[in-house]
Amino acid sequence: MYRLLFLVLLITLAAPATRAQHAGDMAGMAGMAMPKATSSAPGAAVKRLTLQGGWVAATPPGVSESAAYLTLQNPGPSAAVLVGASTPVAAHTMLMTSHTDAQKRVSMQPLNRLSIPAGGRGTFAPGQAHIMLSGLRRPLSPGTKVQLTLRFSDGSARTVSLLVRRAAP
Ligand SMILES: [Cu+2]
Repeated sequence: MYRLLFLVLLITLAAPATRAQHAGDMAGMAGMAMPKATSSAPGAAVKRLTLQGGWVAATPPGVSESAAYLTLQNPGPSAAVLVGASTPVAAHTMLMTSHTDAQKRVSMQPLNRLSIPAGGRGTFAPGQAHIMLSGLRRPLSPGTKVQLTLRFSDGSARTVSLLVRRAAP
């Protein structure tokens, strides 16, 4: 709880607009429909993606937020576009970018989509971007696993299993 208040305070101080966007994004996610598949082979690019080094930050009891980090490598000939995620352990899951200013204040912005280009990669890493888990339904203990379902713009989804860790590997 304290950490949540601290986070909200930081967001408010750093960028007043961010908090409103944050809330708006969360409200939008609740009623979001799955995008229709637009490709003749839906999920083809998504199936080729490989997960590299995914993990979720451990939380002590009483902390309601955490973040997941991962890299998706795309060896295929077409881009995959990540548009959202969900997990059974949290009420809300949001793609976000982080920015640290000269005063070391961290601000976050919702990320609507992350394109993983053909032959390239998409990365969520501390200090850059994260998949925010809020409204945690249980403390995340180191060594346990979290199932995270990633949703893509073609309507396909991939579920990955991520290790809970105290710190980045
Ligand atoms: Cu965040």
